[in-house]
Amino acid sequence: MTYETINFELVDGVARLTFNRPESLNAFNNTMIFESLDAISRVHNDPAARCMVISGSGRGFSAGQDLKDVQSREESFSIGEHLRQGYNRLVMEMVQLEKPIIAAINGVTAGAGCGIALAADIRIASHRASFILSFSRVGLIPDSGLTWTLTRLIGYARAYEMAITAERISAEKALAWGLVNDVVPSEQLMDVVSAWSRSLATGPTLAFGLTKRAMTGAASLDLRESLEYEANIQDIAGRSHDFSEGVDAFIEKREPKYQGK
Ligand code: T3D
Repeated sequence: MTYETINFELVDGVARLTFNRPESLNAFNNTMIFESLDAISRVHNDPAARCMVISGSGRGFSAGQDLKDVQSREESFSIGEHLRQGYNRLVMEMVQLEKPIIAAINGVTAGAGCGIALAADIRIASHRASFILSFSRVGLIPDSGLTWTLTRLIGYARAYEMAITAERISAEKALAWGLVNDVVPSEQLMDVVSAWSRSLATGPTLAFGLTKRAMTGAASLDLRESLEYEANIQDIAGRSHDFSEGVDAFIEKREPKYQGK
C-alpha cells in the first residue's frame, strides 16, 4: 500500500513510520490516523519487523488533531465516535503490539500527538522537542489515553498541571519528570535512535513483547495476580528458541544469536 501522509519502511528488522504532514507540524487528519493504523498492523503481522520507530518529518513530531479539519465538521459530528474509531484504536494497537516501539521525538508534540508519543515504549527526544497538552486551549480534555499514560508516568499533580495550564514542557523538564528516557542534541537524534533500534531488532523480540504484555497487564492487577500473570507469561518465554539460545550463549561464553521467537 502506498501512503499519502506517512512514510513507512522496513529495513533490517526495524519498521520506521514517519508522520509526513510537515506543513501542519504533522497534525492528524483522518488519512494519517488510518494510514498509521495500517502501518502498525503490517508491523504486527510481519515477523521480519522486530522493532518500530515512530517520528515526524520537519520540525514537529505531531501537533495532534488537525484543527482545520475540525472547522469543517457538521453539527452532528461526534468527537467521542471519532476518538473510538481513530485515536483510541491507534493507542490500543501501539500498546498491544508485542514489539518495542521507540518514539523519536524530533520536535514539538501537542494534543493527541502527546498521546501517541506516550503510547510508545521508549521515548528519545531531541533537545528541541517540547510537549504541550493543548486540549484545554481549545476547551477539550486530554484524550488519546493521556489521562492514563501521563498520570502514570509523571503523577497526578504534574499531569493535571500540564492539562490545565497547557504550558509548553521543554525536553529537559520532560526528562526530569520521567516523560522521556533520554534527551540528545537534535543532530544526533536519529543516530541514537538507530543504535537503540538495531539493538532491539536483534534482541529476544518475543521476550520484549511479552514483557510489554506483562507490564501493561500488571497495571490492573494486585501483587498476587501479577505474580501469577508473570508465571503464565514466563512459561511462554521459557519455551522460546531465544531462551535456550541465551542460556547456551552464556555457558559457551559467546554472544547470543536471537531469532526473536
Ligand atoms: O477532534 C477530535 O477528534 C478530538 C481529538 C482531539 C485531539 C487533539 O489533539 S486536540 C489538540 C489539537 N492540537 C492543538 O491544539 C495544537 C495546535 N497547535 C499549536 O498550538 C501550535 O501550532 C504548536 C504549539 C503545536 C506549535 O507552535 P509553533 O509556533 O511552533 O508553530 P505554528 O506557527 O503554530 O504552526 C506551524 C503551522 O502548523 C501553522 O500553519 P501555517 O500558519 O504556517 O500555515 C499552523 O496552523 C499549523 N498547525 C499547527 N498545529 C496544527 C496546525 N494545523 C492544523 N492543526 C493543528 N493542530
